[in-house]
Amino acid sequence: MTHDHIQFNIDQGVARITLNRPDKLNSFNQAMAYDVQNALDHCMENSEVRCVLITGAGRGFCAGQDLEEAIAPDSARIEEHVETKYNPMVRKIRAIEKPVIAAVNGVAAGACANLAFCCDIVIAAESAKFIQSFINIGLVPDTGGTYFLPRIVGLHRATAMTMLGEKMTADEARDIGLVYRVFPDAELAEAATELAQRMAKMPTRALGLTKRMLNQSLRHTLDEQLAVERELQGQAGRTTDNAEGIAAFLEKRKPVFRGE
Ligand code: T3D
Repeated sequence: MTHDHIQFNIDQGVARITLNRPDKLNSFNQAMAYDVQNALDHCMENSEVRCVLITGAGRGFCAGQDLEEAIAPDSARIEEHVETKYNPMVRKIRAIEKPVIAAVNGVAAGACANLAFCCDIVIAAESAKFIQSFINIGLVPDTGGTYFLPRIVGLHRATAMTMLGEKMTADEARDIGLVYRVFPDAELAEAATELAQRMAKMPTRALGLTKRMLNQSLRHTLDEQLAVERELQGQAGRTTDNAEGIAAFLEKRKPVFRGE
């Protein structure tokens, strides 16, 4: 696969998507959005991929919508940008039944902050900053921000973040549950690779079913969710990896999960 605006490679079960317009802080133009969507499709369909890692090239993670493209005379209507660029990425990230990790190496602004927050696990460099910068240019949040933020941090914090458009540090983001772990800048890339490789060796079907359950829990009642747990535990219990996990425990050895 060739892409102009991302780097994409698969190694040891990890698909790495690197947003790659560093001179524009990896801001999203249409072509980069399509590159990411294609890469996510590939990750979804290819059983060799057992974990996805999204990060940015250069000093930033991603600065949101490319504002030069946004004001170009031939630019599409904003609704079309949102529907063709951002919404598909959010839907694909939530639909891939494999873990998707965001390794936020620098500033994550606007749509890109929310792209990170819709991933399964967010880790960040200690100098990374998160900004709901939409309001600073007279826009409203998109890319799932008004769905995920109140659910993750609560209504009032989500309101302050989206209405004030202030820079939030990685430590602050970790303290309110938006980021799982923060690493010294020089250690982020290695930590991200280690985490992704570890997850790529885990029971992929069970990870995928866990993600499906968590997705559903966001809109279910307790009784509905208990029914989902019964059903999907049944599916997990019939995987080869479950048999391997139990056998390895009883034989006092490390399990070798094949994602099946
Ligand atoms: O129209 C639609 O499609 C609607 C959808 C909207 C979704 C959104 O994401 S709206 C939010 C868009 N993003 C922003 O408003 C953020 C704009 N950028 C910034 O506020 C700052 O750049 C940052 C706070 C992110 C980082 O600041 P700093 O000081 O570290 O970097 P910088 O010097 O501002 O930027 C470095 C370069 O990247 C610079 O180019 P230059 O001068 O070196 O040639 C800057 O213009 C460029 N850049 C940064 N962000 C964008 C950008 N170029 C285009 N679009 C950007 N979003």
